[in-house]
Amino acid sequence: MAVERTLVIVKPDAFEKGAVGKIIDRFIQEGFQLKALKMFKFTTEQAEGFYYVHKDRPFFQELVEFMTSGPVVAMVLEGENAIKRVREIIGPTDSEEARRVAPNSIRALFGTDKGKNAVHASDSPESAKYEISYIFSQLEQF
Ligand code: 3AN
Repeated sequence: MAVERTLVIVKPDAFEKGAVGKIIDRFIQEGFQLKALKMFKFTTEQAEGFYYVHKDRPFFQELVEFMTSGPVVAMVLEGENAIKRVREIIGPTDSEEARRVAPNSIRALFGTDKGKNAVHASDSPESAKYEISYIFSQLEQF
């Protein structure tokens, strides 16, 4: 197994619920190292660029509107097999499904539905590389 880095974003719904601290702590308790951390608000152009792989999906506009609706907190996590393990810890895309199949997952605990699902996490080594460099400059990582 390889040590990997992955990007997690606490989305505006979870930020609004006051869950930022609990979500960061969960990843630390799960054994990941926090390598970078930042709070900001996406502009429309920045959110469109971040999610460009979804630009042809029917929910793209809804996704961009939601992600620009309030502050977010982005972090880089490092650990063995981090990309896959973090995806398991966050649970399925649909928060309702997460509550059925993975009740201790972050989306089950803090998400609302398919769109407002509390967190984003990179889904492949390629997307982790793109997303980390999109959100963080070299100076912000160590
Ligand atoms: P995941 O975030 O689990 O990788 P994707 O890649 O299918 O899920 O979708 C990217 C993001 O688009 C999701 N995190 C979610 O916020 C949003 N999304 C996905 N499906 C829908 C949908 N049917 N309606 C609204 N938003 C959606």
